Amino acid sequence: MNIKTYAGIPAVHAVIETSKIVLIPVPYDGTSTWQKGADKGPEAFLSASENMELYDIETGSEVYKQGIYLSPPIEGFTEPEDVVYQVHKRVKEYILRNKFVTIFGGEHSISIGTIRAFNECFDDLTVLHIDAHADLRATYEGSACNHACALYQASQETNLIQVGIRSMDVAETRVLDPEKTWFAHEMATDEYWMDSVIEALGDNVFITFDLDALDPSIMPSTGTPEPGGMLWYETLAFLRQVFKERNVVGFDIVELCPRPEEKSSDFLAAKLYYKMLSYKFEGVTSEQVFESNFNEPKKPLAKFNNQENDA
Ligand SMILES: [Mn+2]
Repeated sequence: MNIKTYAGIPAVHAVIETSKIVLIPVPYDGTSTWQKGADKGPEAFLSASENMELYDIETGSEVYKQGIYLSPPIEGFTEPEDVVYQVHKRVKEYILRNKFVTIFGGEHSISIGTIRAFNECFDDLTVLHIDAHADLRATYEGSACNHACALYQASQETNLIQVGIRSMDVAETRVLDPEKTWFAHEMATDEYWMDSVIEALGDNVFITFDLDALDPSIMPSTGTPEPGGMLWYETLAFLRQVFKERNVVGFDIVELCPRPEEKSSDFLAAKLYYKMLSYKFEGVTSEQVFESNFNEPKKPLAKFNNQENDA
């Protein structure tokens, strides 16, 4: 990828030492089952970001002045297990440097690595999963690191809250917790869904945002567009409230599957990312010191030990 700084921001706002925010691109698409191309997501997202206004009207802020360091991409791996391992390692490194860590995929399997890292560094983690799909299979096509399994581990190890769900396999009903799931068809008629989701969130929240949660009318360029998704302003209103009422410790955005003839999805992804940063740092001056409140890493959970030897 031939990109210098995120969104073309001045280099002074993009150095690792002073940046509060880190962005890790993960151009990976090894396990997706239908339309391929999520590996092209980060480049399309970064290119759209360069053409975006950097003043956010709603918050009256220019969040890039908090400093956004664009990490080298995690690329060159074919096996999902290797990608998950690399993502986990890199994300954790930056968390331990007191950065607000964000990740842009790539397909959803990469989130297995991001969630592991956050879960090891923050107490009582809630994973807020915004997606059309439940992604709760324990294994799929012979791998536990398939995109269809992206949230299985989170369902076992964290407070997993799922929002926007409208497609799943019957086997996933045995894993899914109906008390912690907001289905799209219910959200369509429940004017209080945002409040009830936020009540279910713990203090420390990691957001994993699969772009297919959004309606295909505004986000057609994704691997599996499902009808009946969330719209732009309700999504923003919800996110802003989450950032305001909880300590969001990081987020990832996945499954942009760009098409050359359709740029509006790339641009939406760019705006969504910038909006989430703007909400995170709303009311915070660039001089203020950032404290993510991470813990010294807990011992890796037993089931993660297999790949921890060279960490
Ligand atoms: Mn999905």
